[in-house]
Amino acid sequence: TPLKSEEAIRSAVKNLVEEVHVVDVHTHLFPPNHGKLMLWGIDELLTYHYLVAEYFITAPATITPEKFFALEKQAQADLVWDSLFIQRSPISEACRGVITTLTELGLGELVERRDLNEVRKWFAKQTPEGYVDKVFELAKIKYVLTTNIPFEKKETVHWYPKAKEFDTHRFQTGLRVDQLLTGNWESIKEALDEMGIEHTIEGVKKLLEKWITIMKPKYFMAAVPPTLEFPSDEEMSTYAPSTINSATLLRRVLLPLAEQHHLPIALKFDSVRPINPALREGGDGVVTTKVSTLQKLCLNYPKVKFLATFLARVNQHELCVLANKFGNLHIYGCWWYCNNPSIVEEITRIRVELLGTAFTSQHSDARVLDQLIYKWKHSKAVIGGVLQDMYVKLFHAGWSLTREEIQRDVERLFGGAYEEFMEK
Ligand code: REL
Ligand code: ZN
Repeated sequence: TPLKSEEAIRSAVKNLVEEVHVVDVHTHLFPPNHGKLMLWGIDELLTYHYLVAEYFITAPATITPEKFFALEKQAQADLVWDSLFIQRSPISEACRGVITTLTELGLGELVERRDLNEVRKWFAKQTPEGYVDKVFELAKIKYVLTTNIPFEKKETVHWYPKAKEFDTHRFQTGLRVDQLLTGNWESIKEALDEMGIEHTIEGVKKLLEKWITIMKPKYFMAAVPPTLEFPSDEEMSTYAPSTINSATLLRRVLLPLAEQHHLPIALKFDSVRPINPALREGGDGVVTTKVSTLQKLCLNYPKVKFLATFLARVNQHELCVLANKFGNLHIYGCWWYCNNPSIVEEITRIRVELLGTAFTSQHSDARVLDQLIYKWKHSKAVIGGVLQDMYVKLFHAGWSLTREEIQRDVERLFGGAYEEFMEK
């Protein structure tokens, strides 16, 4: 039965978005059996690189990044807490996220008392396994995609020579290959040596094929360095066969492998790393690169599927137009510095207006398990609001809507469209 009024539509959309279980198409999470790589709990939340960067804007000159990072995690967290939550109100998006998370976990009273030590005691009573269940349930997660880097020893020990079981029901893998696009030959060489593979272009292919067999990834993923230009055929033909750089690794390794193994490539554009190295993970910046790099990829490689997200706000409109032209391109999420309510709202409006439901409205990029709770709650509030407006406009245009129809669309925007794209 069609919904009869604007109010009925608004309340149905609000409720359906709140209740939908999401596919989180990009995170940096690990399952419990990956030991220390799984980050969770209050001290990890407080030392998230977004908060550390924010902390340093307020920190006294005596606390340099070197000194800060030399401290124990808990001591780092104490500094962040005192500066960003006690000395001033935690109104930034990253700070508010900590509060939303704790409140949703039922720790509102401890937050009210600003009692960090009691919060720590609560976390100390959780087990990693039990906590994964709790967070997935609270955040309403179907499954997440993880970031798995075959060039990072601390990660690969969990896979090779003997792979640990991966809870693929809730954690699916993504093979992260930034080293190819940055042409980081040093670290590629190390990975080749580890497996006793020769140092050639063919060798890099073999290496990645091994990792495909081991990790069973759903896609390749890489951040695109701002300097990477799509190489022309002419440029490619002038490279000596032995030349190994990002252009050859892209055109002779990554793209052919993606095609052969039917693995989409998820790309992230517009980050520049680092602009302030002292801040470590928090030191990366944003830069506006050319959307046409992606257009050339989509056009020249029609058999390869691309997932893409851009960090620069100004590129969002151009990206939508591109996605409207290429069936082998799927847009996902509002990345990092775009994952702020004001920008999520703007981006979501443009996307719905140009693409309907053929995109993935958000990914969390969570590094700390608990962040799933706030990242999804905050995003859903904004995206849900935008959708309410869209459906009301459609209703006033003369289109009747049922709850089931809205539910179908909402499911697409929070994971279904991604799954349809992956199955294409
Ligand atoms: O996957 C990436 O390249 C980025 O999302 C991360 O490197 C970044 O640090 C992340 O935590 C941002 O949200
Ligand atoms: Zn990420």
